[in-house]
Amino acid sequence: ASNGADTGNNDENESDTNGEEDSEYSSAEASYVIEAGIGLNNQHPQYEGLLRFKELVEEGTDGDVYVETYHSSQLGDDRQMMEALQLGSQEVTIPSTAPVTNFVEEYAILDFPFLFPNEEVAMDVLNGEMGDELLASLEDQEMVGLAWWENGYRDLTNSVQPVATADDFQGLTLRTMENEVHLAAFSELGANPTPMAFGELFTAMQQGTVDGQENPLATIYLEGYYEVQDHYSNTNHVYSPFVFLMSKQFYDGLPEDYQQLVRDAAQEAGEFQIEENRNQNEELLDALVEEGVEYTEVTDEARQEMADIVQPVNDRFAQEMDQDFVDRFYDAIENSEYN
Ligand code: TK8
Repeated sequence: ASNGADTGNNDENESDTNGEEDSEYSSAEASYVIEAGIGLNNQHPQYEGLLRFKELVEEGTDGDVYVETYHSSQLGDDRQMMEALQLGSQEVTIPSTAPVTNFVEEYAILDFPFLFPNEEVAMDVLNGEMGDELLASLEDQEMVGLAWWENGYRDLTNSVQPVATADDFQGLTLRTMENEVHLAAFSELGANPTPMAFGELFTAMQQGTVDGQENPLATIYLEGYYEVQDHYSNTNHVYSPFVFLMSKQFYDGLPEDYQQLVRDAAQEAGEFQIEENRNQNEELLDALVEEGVEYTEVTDEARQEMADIVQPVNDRFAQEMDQDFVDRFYDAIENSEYN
């Protein structure tokens, strides 16, 4: 079920839908074929990371495992791709963690606004015991979590007004990810949140169904949102991890040495993806402004006010979760050497 036709914004390479690019190997000669799909387009560092994974796996198995790569929701949106992993009809996807909450409740904690003080702390916690626990909890859902990748801090764009302070959220209709924490947090700020799959977002902004959205700068620029948005604010309101998921059915069917190899490849490709992603998230502001988007800087004070307003949302969701898990998670942040 491909809905790629809806998501054709800013894809410079629309025709490469079969994932056969730049490979000396072929699916016909492989014992195992991995269909890997993401929601972002092929300009995003996440796709570069996926191509790195492909290279590592194919070279490491001398073509016995072949990876077909798909982008721009060609294989479906995040939720549909995870369902395909559960059924064993797709092998890999790398969603933001927000929609994973619909499968494993504890993932909600990752999307608490203003939770991680910086990217290093986030990655430290995710690569430690708490992250391992979250990856392991996917197995009941017929998925295997192989590695943490990074989407980054999310910022706000809209087509109505500059947003400098919490007050400026009033009345804005904002697309959010399909995640209860995000819905509650943006309601608390006075916006009208509308949950929607990522692949439908560009058209929704273009047609004015929503006034704005929130995503890291790399996504905002590389998906061409400047064509349909006038204002950008560095709200940095939530840190968004990506999680590298494999179908458990497929993983269980791999020989042990291949299981280790795909694990290592996901980790190594992730380190590359994270570095590229951070560079782009840092560097693309000027390019965005050059495209005519007005940049409104959010001061630390204004950001603190936003954090104070949404804190009751974090507290409410934390209360509904396993207390021991929440306590240990907060401790891990507190005790991170990068804090
Ligand atoms: C891509 C999504 C996207 C996320 C969103 O599949 O939905 O806004 O940030 O990157 O996972």
